[in-house]
Amino acid sequence: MKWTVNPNYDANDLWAQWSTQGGSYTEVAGWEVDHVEAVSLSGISGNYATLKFKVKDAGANHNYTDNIVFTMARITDNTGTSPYVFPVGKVRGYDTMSITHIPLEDLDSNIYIKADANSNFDVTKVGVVVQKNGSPVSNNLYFDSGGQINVTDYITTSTDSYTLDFVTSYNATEWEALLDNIITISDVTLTLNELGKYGHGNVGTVFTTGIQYSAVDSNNDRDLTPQDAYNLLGHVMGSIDIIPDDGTGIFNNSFKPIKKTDYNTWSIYKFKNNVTEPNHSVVHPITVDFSQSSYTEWFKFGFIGDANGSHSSPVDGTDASSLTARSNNNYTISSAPVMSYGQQILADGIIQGEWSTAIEDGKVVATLRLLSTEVTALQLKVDYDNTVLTFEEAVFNTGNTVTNFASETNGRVNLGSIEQNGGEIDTGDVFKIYFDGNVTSPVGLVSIFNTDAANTDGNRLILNLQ
Ligand SMILES: [Ca+2]
Ligand SMILES: [Ca+2]
Repeated sequence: MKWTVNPNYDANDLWAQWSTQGGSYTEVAGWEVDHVEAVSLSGISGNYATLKFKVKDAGANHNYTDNIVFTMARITDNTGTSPYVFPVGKVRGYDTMSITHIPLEDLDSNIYIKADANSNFDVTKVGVVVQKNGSPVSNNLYFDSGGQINVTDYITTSTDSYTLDFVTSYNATEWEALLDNIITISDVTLTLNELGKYGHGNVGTVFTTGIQYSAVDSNNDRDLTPQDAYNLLGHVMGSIDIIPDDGTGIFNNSFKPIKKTDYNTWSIYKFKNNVTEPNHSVVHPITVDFSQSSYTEWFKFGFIGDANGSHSSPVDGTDASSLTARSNNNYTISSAPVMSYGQQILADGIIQGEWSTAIEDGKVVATLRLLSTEVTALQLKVDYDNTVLTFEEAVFNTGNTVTNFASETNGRVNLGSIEQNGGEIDTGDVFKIYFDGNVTSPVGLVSIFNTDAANTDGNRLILNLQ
């Protein structure tokens, strides 16, 4: 009988090879298997067993380590009322164990990475790679749906330096689409409101956390100024990009994992008083307290530009967790309405609109009719079939003091309007989008990717389209 390693686990991870539908035996001439077991009521220490073999054919320069293999092992401890089975990763064999035996450190801690993510964000799409002294020792390990990763198998010494490198399973295009939902017009209005642009006398009292300040301080001068709001607006309009580019990709430059305690305690005072900002890079050193049987490193996640916390982790101890639902506590994420196009969002209220597509003078025309008053900002992202249609123009009928914008990339039109001083957008047919195309029906050619809106207080609204 010869042993075949389960390739999903390290060959020397002996309990993994046993317990996880692990390694297997097949009939091979010349190979034998022996099983050795011992039980003691008082504990086993030192040399547990010495196996002696008679050499049949040593040959020249023969390496005995190739001929003796420890295949599987299980170790239990009966302290307490039920046996404790040492977990996967803790029962180790060694390539050289038939000659000498150098045990790993006796570290019994189970080590977890946990995350408190916003329910709008799919935590299973991010994870970590464990690095030991700068070299990866794990594959991409993604958070489970409960926001947890077990890294016990990868942090095996108390003397080496370990880091967690955050990764995503989204490709760059998918991550960019996610950011299209994270950084929207209501982030701009809330920022303008914080700056007192809406004439309600709310200067400096709209934002409640340092996380919000850091999210929108796009010029990194540790001050929140109209320039930051205009940068954010420019980003939403598609005219500038607030996401820095250090060459390592859009995920690394927009995702902000922060240790939970740092995240919760990062205050506006600290932001303004030049206290060193907590590490929000995608690389975090981890130092495990091995005196604990279970050690957990907690994270929360922020995103660049997410002033209203629509996708960032809630901040404990403030009302930021209900930031987007501040004046309407009737909505929780589970009871928030699901929009006709599948998006579920928290907001201060609901406004009504109508969406229609028709053929007019040979062109496909998509129209948004706004039915509600007291709307200060409105944004729409519209996908269209660019194999059939060509985007021609967007026509606005929103009012004299309103800033309008429209841009198009790869089959998606981004358009919107904002009254930057907190005034209202007119009601009626506010947006008309014209497409060229030789079609007889508009059905299925134009659809909404997302919407966002804000009221004259700068707070987020759900646009309910009929
Ligand atoms: Ca700034
Ligand atoms: Ca947001």
